[in-house]
Amino acid sequence: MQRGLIIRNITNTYYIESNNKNYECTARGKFKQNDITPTVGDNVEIEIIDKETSKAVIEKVVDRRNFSRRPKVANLTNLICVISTKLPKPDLLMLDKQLIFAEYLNIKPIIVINKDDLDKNLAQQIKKEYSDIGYDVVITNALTGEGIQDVVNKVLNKQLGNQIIALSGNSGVGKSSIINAILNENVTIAGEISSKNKKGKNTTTITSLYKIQDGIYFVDTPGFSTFDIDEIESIDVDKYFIEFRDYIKECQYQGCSHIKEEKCGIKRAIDEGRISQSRYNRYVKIYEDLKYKEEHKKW
Ligand SMILES: Nc1nc2c(ncn2[C@@H]2O[C@H](COP(=O)(O)OP(=O)(O)OP(=O)(O)O)[C@@H](O)[C@H]2O)c(=O)[nH]1
Ligand SMILES: [Mg+2]
Ligand SMILES: [Zn+2]
Repeated sequence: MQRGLIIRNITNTYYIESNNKNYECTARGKFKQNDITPTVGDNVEIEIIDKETSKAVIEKVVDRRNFSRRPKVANLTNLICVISTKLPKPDLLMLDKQLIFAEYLNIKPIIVINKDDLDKNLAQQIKKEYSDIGYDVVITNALTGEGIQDVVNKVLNKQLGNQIIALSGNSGVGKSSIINAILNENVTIAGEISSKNKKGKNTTTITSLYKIQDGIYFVDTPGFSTFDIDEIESIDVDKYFIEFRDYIKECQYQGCSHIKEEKCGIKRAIDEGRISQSRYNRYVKIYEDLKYKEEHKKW
């Protein structure tokens, strides 16, 4: 048996890199019984069944460091949340949900604002809002390569050892184009935005790992149009708004939802201009949506 990494999965076929070679694999039936579905990003042990055609079988999935449902990737080390200035216009509610999800997975996210060429002012404005909070934000133009090296420099971290770095965001923001720019060749298929909008379809339909150097992989993922974070409880959302953390302790009530309560540290911080009203408004929306779902859950 030898170690490998799942770099792509199409229905029941897994593409695996092992000792710098690629193998086409199936998974043993036992995984289904044990409720494990091998996933892109998984480290696996494979048994080679045909050297000539590079066919192998997955025998074992190594314990995961983490598992992200959206994008569906195992062992993520970094998340790059991508938005664009236009086409599609920035969806900050979706961005905030992704940031929450990254905090929940205990992964350091960075924010990329792509398509700088289409609205430079808006790019700067969003960059300011999120860098003031403490996030790393990079403005890019995937077509000219502007900012791309910066993205790579911000995420590469020797201390993490092997890295699996996923790009996520709405369809059309430029995730595949950014990976192409990083690799300096067209490895992913980047889409025509106009035809896509008409059909409302994703250009990228499968999640794939692309190696930029030994042990460092970027993950292209299909764009989404909704992003739910139902595994997170409404009461915990405030902890994942990183700029709220210092003020939560000033709330009078433990378990304060920062909405109707008096003597609330978060509301005071907003009045004093320390927390942005727009981030707070999105917090309220996310909190209330989760709360509603919790109350209407069918057991
Ligand atoms: N003007 C401009 N267009 C860009 C930029 N980056 C990407 N595009 C275009 O935006 C469109 C969508 O890019 P993709 O890379 O396919 O977007 P994606 O996020 O991978 O989309 P999905 O795979 O559907 O999730 C393509 O037509 C790209 O050429 C940019 O910086 N500026
Ligand atoms: Mg794509
Ligand atoms: Zn409060």
